[in-house]
Amino acid sequence: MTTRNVLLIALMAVTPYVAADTQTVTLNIPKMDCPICPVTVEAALNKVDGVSEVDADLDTRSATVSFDDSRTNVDELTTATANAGYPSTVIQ
Ligand SMILES: [Cu+2]
Repeated sequence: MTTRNVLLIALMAVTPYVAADTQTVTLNIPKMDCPICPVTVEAALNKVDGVSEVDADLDTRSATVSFDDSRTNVDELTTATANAGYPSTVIQ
């Protein structure tokens, strides 16, 4: 077996674990009350290292956040929204 093949096999073995590191949570953010609020919340969450995707919605007063759970966690996400003036709690 060549070194290249060993590397390829190692990469294939690791890839599923990398994919499994992405978690998605929905945060309840009751203080969002105008169209600017979701923009502010999204900016605050996007600044958190490890966050890959944020979708804040005024109608449901919630934000869906995808993040790498080896780089951040739900506590850091709720802290980030609270620091921006929008305390949040996890829906799921
Ligand atoms: Cu607002």
